[in-house]
Amino acid sequence: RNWAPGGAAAAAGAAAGRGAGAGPGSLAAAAGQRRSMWGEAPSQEEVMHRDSFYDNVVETWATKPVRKLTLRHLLNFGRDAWYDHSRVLDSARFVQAELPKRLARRLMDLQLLPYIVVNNPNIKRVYNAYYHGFQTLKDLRPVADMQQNDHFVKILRRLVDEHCDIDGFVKILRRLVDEHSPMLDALAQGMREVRSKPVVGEQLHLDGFLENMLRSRISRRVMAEQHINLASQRPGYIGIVCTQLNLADAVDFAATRCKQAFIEHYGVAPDVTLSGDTHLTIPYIPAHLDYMLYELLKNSSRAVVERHLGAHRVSLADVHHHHHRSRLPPIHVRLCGGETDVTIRLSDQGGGIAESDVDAVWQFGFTTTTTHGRRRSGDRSSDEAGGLLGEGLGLDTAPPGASFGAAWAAMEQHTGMGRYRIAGLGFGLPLSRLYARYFGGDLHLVNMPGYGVDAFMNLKRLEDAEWEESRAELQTG
Ligand code: ADP
Ligand code: K
Ligand code: MG
Repeated sequence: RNWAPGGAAAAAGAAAGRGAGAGPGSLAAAAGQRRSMWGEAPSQEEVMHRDSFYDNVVETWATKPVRKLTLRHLLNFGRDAWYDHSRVLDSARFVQAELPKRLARRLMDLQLLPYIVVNNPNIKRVYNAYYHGFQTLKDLRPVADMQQNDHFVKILRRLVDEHCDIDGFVKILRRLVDEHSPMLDALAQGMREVRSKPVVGEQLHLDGFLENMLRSRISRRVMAEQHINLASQRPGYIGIVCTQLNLADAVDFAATRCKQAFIEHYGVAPDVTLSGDTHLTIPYIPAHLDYMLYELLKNSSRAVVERHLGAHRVSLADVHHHHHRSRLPPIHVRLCGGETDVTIRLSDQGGGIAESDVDAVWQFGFTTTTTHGRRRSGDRSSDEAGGLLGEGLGLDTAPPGASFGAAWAAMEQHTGMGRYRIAGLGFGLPLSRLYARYFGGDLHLVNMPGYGVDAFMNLKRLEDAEWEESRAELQTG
């Protein structure tokens, strides 16, 4: 399911669109306006407690400027922290000051959502968890000694578990997209028809909202985990930042996992070759790089497998028995070290992206896997999934001309949302780009329809990090 760009998404994004410039007044105005415009909806009490919803403490905190988080900052703060406790305390106070502001901003964003979305039990739960976290953190006295820091770290650990879980959140958002897209379309349409009022819906845009929510989650997680791990003395690490992350190793790691997942699901996986500057290292958070590489390799592998099977009309049973493995064109990964950037280029021969989809692939929730509606949340073991693959699905007796996509979808449905999921949430590309941009990098695709895709992941080299200092200090946390 796909979000019409700029269409649906009624109120979601006054928040998203407001940028750093909008002041408290405009936020409050937007919220007030929405409330009156949505006056026929269920009362706010039904949605959530009145105190937490109208709390202007939230608004006050939400409008305080947040400090941008940079890799350099993380590294400088963390250096020598294992023996210099004053650094740990500085870090604690920084995190203490930043987290409530960021939570308050997200609470404001959530308040601006249409009732129909706010009323969703998952979103309500998110709201309540954020509100609780916000209340807890804003009332804490500044950490003054290591004993208080221990207590603070305990709170942070809980916070990471409760509302920094990116995977779990992506699943919630995915469900939201599935459940509410038609309703939101209808609502946005209805609002456009009310001529007398300025229409919030038209400037709003769900992708911006989701991006803010996810970016904020990444920020909070990085801040909390960096502080939690600051005083640990892991060789080669400052907190959670690996100071010399070897890119070739990271590619190997992602490729191994990707191949394993494909072999388990499809019995076949394209090879991954590596060339270029294979000794390249950068300071980076391994989990971020791992996520991006894994998602890009899965996308490429899926395209290659799908195209290959389509072209040769082989049965999945054949594939399952590895007959075609050798014929799959490999994915070429090249590592390039520039002066200020490193680039990882992933080139596949999966046929490329349909020209009509080139923009849509960056939307949260857009996918060309053809599974409909919600996915089953059963977490089957991989053995069971493998067993299902070989028989009983009728996959190799698909009607002539049926696309591999249909078989794929059937398989997806039968394998649920286990950890071997290959594709289908539609969050891989936009979330990878969010991660890449998070520390000043970027992600681009060059599409060669009929041939394949080159993905270019740029990451900044911290050694030449003037880019950081020159950036605005403010960003939407
Ligand atoms: P998902 O993989 O869950 O569908 P993504 O955001 O990772 O979500 O990708 C969105 C869509 O972009 C995919 O469904 C696919 O149609 C297209 N796509 C991404 N990468 C490639 C690629 N390398 N080759 C062809 N199509 C691709
Ligand atoms: K997508
Ligand atoms: Mg994907």
